[in-house]
Amino acid sequence: MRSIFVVGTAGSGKSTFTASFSEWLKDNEQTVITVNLDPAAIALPYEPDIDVREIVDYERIMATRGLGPNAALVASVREIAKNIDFLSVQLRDLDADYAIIDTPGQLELFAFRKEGKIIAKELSIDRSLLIYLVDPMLALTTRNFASTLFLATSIYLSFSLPTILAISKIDAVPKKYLKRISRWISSEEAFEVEVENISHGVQMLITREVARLVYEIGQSFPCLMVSAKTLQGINELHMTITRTLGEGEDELR
Ligand SMILES: Nc1nc2c(ncn2[C@@H]2O[C@H](COP(=O)(O)OP(=O)(O)O)[C@@H](O)[C@H]2O)c(=O)[nH]1
Ligand SMILES: [Mg+2]
Repeated sequence: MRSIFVVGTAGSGKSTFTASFSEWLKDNEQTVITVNLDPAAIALPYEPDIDVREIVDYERIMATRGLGPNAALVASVREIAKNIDFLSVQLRDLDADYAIIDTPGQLELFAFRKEGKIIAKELSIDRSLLIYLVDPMLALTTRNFASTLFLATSIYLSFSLPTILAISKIDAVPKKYLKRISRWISSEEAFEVEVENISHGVQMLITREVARLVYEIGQSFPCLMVSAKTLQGINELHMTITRTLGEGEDELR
């Protein structure tokens, strides 16, 4: 079983992607399990086969422990980690070609807490990887784009799992912006020139270094563009997953 963890900032499209990608895989004759790891999810665009809301009651934790929404989320994720055996057994019992694992709305809950690592380890049955969804609205300026790549790097360092960067919702972004992002990914100079134009003096020296790093990072992760609404880029993403997991390209039955 391949475990695909879908991570990204709140609203980057994780749940929508989980729904569309799992349907796409099923249409291509793959067996798929969907897993919801978000204890605070209210309505999901898919029917999860495994759902943490069955083992943690976020609302009750908030009410009975007198916690605010964020503290209750942290407590909920702790609860999930404590009961991870239950989810892991369910996953093994169901068995499938793919498990698509939708992670909590707040990225830091899963990515930067030790519980996130425990959960990821226990739900990685055979091979696993991360898809880091990038909200294009958070990657339109050079500064935001750089922050996005740095965030992707810290997530990669946090989990040590192969990571694919996917710019999401591309159906909703004008083509000229997508072209700009593509240029930043593929040319060190394009990004450097734009960064230099908006900085001076010492800041310019630092941004030059940042530009070099951003380019290096962009080269280190497979990076592509997808839409969960129109399915643009999904086939290419699947091929990238297959390659990243070291499998043959003709594995679709
Ligand atoms: N146009 C468009 N909207 C999308 C796409 N994916 C997600 N969205 C919208 O973005 C918002 C957040 O999506 P959601 O999947 O809940 O994000 P999550 O918080 O990361 O799980 C919702 O209003 C979705 O309908 C996409 O591919 N295209
Ligand atoms: Mg979600």
